[in-house]
Amino acid sequence: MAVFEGTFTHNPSLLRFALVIARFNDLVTDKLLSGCQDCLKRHGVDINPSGTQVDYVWVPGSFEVPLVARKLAFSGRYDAVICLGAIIRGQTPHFDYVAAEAAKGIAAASFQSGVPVIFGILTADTMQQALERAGIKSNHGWNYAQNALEMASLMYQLNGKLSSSGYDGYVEQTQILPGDRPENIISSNPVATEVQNKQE
Ligand code: INI
Repeated sequence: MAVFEGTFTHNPSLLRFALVIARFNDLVTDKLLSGCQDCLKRHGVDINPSGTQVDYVWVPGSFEVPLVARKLAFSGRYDAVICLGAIIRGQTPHFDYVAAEAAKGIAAASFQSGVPVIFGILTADTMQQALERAGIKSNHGWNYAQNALEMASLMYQLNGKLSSSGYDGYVEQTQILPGDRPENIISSNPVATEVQNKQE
């Protein structure tokens, strides 16, 4: 049997990441982004948007994050997708709706695509609390990037070792939904290839 564990030094210059960042509460999300970039850079990732390793996608608010994260995860271009947002409790139930949909949607994007999608959506009661977690005391953006590096490395190992070792019981989790366009999904994704073949 074996132990599988992600590392932070797994070919960092070969990994590709997509960052989805919500503009809502950008006082906080800008800081999460800086923390995230700092961590990726210090682990050897080229964070330049005109480079080959990190793409940045801005969306209006955390509610819009899952749709875009899912599309990026299914593109087959990225080893992990990192979602950044800040949801701050106000006087209305809006917080609960946005937070619930963001969490559910991000989890679904990850399960369905088989790609790690990091839940970097801060939820806080006040702006002060959020800022404390985005740089004043610590910066959770840094941790979200670390989680992405670890998961990207772990998935590399699992995809390589489990699929080539004849491990019984390893089932590809990728789920293609009716609205997905197979031509946007690269052919190394076995389920996508199967869907495409059926349509041809
Ligand atoms: N979006 C956030 O990212 N954080 C919030 O705190 C927030 N609140 O509280 O309203 C928020 N709302 C906007 C939402 O994400 C959508 O952009 C909007 O509802 C349009 O779909």
